[in-house]
Amino acid sequence: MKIEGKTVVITGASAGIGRACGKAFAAEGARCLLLARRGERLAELAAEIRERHGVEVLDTVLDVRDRRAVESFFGTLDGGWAAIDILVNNAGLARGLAPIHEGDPCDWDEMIDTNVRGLLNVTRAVLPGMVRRGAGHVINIGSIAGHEVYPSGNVYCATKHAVAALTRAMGIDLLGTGVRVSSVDPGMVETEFSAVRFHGDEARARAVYEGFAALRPEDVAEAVLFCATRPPHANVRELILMPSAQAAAVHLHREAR
Ligand code: NDP
Ligand code: 8X3
Repeated sequence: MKIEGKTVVITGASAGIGRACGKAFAAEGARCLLLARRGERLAELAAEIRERHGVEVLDTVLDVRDRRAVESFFGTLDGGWAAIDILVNNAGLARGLAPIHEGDPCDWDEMIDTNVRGLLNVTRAVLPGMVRRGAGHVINIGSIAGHEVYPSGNVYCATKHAVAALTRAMGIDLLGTGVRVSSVDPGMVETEFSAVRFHGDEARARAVYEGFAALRPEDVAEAVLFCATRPPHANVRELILMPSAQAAAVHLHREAR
């Protein structure tokens, strides 16, 4: 399917995978609606995309956890932007890496509110229009953490298992509506993910990727684009994309330096 002229919503577009998705879809001629909390970052990306690809871009500050704000934003989108063809549910984060009995419940709330409730807030706001039009595609960014659990990953893994369950459940509920549902589930990708997980401890974040050839955000964006460009009769339900140097969540090959 051609992407040119399609309207694509990307949550969490201010960094990492979401930012790379914005660039990848714009390069194919999509009109991009970029959402995240950091407005300056979004504005910079929007300007870059407009200049490089000449496509329409709308960048708006939106916290996916804020259900009222999400409903109001999608409820008042004007004609040109209201018919959304593709939703990339990418906004998400990990907070902390601690055994369950030592975990910080505030970190847990933030992960559950963003990765599960946030994804649901946006999906619930966008799907009725897709179903009414009989066409659309929701692409959830899951994770290898939605297929396995790893030590101290407890709540993050639980949120990504929830995303996997929701992808499958949405696929069933939307059967016959013309709306497709996919998930792209990466292994480790070098982004701001670890810096966020470790509350800004950059040294600890850098160590995660040391000597290890992690995926780049662009690799994941290509996989998302692959899902979005299948012909209408074909759907990628789950696409697991791993670094060649990662066999499973905690089975990594690191080169000595
Ligand atoms: P980054 O931290 O680089 O980017 C996360 C993005 O999510 C940012 O744009 C951030 O923007 C946005 N975001 C976070 N919270 C909210 C919120 N409440 N409302 C709106 N936007 C929000 O991480 P990644 O690019 O790596 O992560 C993207 C997705 O990929 C996540 O769902 C993550 O779980 C998943 N993933 C990541 C992997 C990795 O190894 N990096 C592997 C597998 C999956 P802002 O702060 O401006 O709001
Ligand atoms: C992010 C990858 O392995 O840290 O989803 O869970 S991992």
